[in-house]
Amino acid sequence: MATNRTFTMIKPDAVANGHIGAILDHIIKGGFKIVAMKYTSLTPEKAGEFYSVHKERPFYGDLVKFMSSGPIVAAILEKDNAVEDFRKLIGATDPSKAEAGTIRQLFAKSIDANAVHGSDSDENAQIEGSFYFSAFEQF
Ligand code: RTP
Ligand code: MG
Repeated sequence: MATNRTFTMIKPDAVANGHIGAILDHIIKGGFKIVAMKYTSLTPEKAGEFYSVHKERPFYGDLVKFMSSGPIVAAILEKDNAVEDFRKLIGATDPSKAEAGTIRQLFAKSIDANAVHGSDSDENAQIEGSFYFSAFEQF
């Protein structure tokens, strides 16, 4: 995967609250092209693996439980400066601190259920995209 790509998940809270369409609209209007996408879910084992960088953090158990609590949408997105620009589009981890108009400010209710994931580096975007999609599933 090229470095002009990032990886996102629409998290279980946003899917359950009916925000898939609005969030995808926001992403596309933000200038991102969807190059891979699937509606799926994570087992606790898979969620633990995905967020294994946070294994030692106090919120890890709750995060794994939440991320495996219901369906998600996983996608690879393309844009110049994708990782940084997507983090700007989603806003701060804690939605109460997210800038007006960002996806988390608009659609998230708490730091634990914060609507979307965005990769934090080009290297992680590559790893996370490959976690869900083979090369043949990326356009
Ligand atoms: P994400 O990986 O999901 O895009 O979120 P992020 O980069 O903004 O935040 P990160 O530090 O990677 O944390 C992953 C998720 O763990 C939960 N968290 N809770 N209670 C806390 O202090 C705390 N810190 C992080 C959040 O749900 C965050 O999205
Ligand atoms: Mg993160």
